[in-house]
Amino acid sequence: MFGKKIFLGAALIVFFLVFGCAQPNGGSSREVTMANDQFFPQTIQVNSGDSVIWRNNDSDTHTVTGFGVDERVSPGQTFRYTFSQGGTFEYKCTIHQGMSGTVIVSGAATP
Ligand SMILES: [Cu+2]
Repeated sequence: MFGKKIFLGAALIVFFLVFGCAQPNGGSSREVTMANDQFFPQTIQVNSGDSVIWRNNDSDTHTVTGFGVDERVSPGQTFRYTFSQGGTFEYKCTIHQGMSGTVIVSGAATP
């Protein structure tokens, strides 16, 4: 009984450490993986102020091209972008035909 309470307390502390301190800017971040010449998930939903991190797990270079950026991401590299405005943002890889994705950002711009 007593041990269970300590466990719950510890779990709460871990929860606040992870979700309270990990994001000093207020926004959280979501990851999009590049593998097998595809973005996964192909459509990702975030809130304004959040960041999306593209991680290239493939053996060849991909690009994140759209919403005003054109970024080459080499194998093993990442590209991080913070979406400050709401909207639907489509992007593609200019190297591989048919490799495309969408970021849906909800909410207004954050200061
Ligand atoms: Cu590609």
